[in-house]
This record gives sequence, C-alpha cells and structure tokens, in this order.
Amino acid sequence: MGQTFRKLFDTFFGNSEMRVVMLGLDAAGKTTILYKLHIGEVLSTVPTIGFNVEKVQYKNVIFTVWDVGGQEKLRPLWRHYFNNTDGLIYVVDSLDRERIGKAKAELQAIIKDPFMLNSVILVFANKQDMRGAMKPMEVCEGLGLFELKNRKWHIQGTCALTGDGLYEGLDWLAATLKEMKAAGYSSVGTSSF
Ligand SMILES: Nc1nc2c(ncn2[C@@H]2O[C@H](COP(=O)(O)OP(=O)(O)OP(=O)(O)O)[C@@H](O)[C@H]2O)c(=O)[nH]1
Ligand SMILES: [Mg+2]
Repeated sequence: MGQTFRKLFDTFFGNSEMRVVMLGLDAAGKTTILYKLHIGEVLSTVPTIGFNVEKVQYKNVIFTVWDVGGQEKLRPLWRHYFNNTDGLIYVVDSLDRERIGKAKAELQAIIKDPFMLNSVILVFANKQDMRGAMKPMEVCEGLGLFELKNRKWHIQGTCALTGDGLYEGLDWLAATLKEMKAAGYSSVGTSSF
C-alpha cells in the first residue's frame, strides 16, 4: 500500500496516532491520569520535574501523551512541547478555587501560541470525588471556555483515582481529531460543551 493511501486508510478505518500534550498547574493530577490510562493503576506520584511520555492505546487510536511538570518555574518550558501537537489535555484541580484564575491565564497563553492554533482542547475537571469540588460547568466558566472563538473544546469531569471520565474524554478527543484530520483541519470553528 502506498504511503498516501495507507494514511487515508488509517484515517477512515484503521489505527491512527495522535500526539497529545497534557498540561495544567502543579498537582492538578496529570501524572496520575497518565499512568491510570497507561497501566490502569494509581501510582503514588511526586511533582514532575521535566516530563513523562507514554503511549495509550484506546479503541483504534494510539495516543502519545506528553505529561509535563506544572510548577510555576517549569511553565516557561511548556512551549517546547507544542510543535506537532494534535491535541491539548488541560487538567484542572476542581478543588482549587483560588487558582482557577491562574489556570485560566496559563490556558489562554498556551492556546494563543502559533503552534497550538489548530490543536483541539480537552479539559479534565479533575478531582470530582472531592467534596466541594467545582462542577465541570463552574470550571468551564472559570477558564473562560465559552469566550473561545474558532476552537474545538470539550470539558469532562474526571476522577483520576477511579478513572471516571477519562475514557469519555479520550472518546471525544479521538472522534474530534479524526473529523479534523479527515477535513484537513478545515472543520475548526465550533465549540461544544
Ligand atoms: N482526590 C483526588 N486526588 C487526586 C486526583 N488526581 C490526582 N490526585 C492527587 O493529586 C496529587 C497530585 O497529583 P499528580 O498527578 O502528581 O499531579 P501533577 O499534575 O502531575 O503535578 P505536577 O507534576 O507537579 O505538575 C496526588 O496526591 C494525587 O494522588 C483525583 O482525581 N482525586
Ligand atoms: Mg506530574
């Protein structure tokens, strides 16, 4: 099979590969999510200095997920992971009301980067198991997602400890990325809740 045909075949029927970068403030739950998806277990984590990268196969999509440390001093390094990124998973600690403004500012900075203009945005409103956590709708408002123009985004409530919501999020990501790839990225322009 020629390479072009192979790509077309894969787009419609077969495996696709997607490069995803997972960002968010420190302690949002990124590394916990990565290993829950990769090995199905909750590992005890330490703050990430640098990054972790793992492949996650779900249905017929192979996601290469880059999990980058979110501490303030590490955030200037995030942009080095933007090139060739199909999708952004932005993880929010839904209990952290104090820093939702900071989470918004960091998200807005990421998605304005020229390398990220075509990337779809999946927000995980994580730690939904915690009493007093903001609901996905509140996180959505806190991040200013409704104000986004010409971006594909979706918000999903999650609990990394149980895995609740993680695969629903990947379902959306896979479907949306496939749609965009098939349309040569020309389908950008709607938002969904
Ligand atoms: N209750 C609860 N705790 C969670 C959840 N997800 C992660 N945590 C906890 O939150 C803490 C931080 O999780 P990490 O996965 O290390 O956070 P991170 O986003 O990778 O942090 P950095 O590497 O510093 O950017 C850990 O103690 C996790 O066990 C969740 O859904 N619910
Ligand atoms: Mg981490």
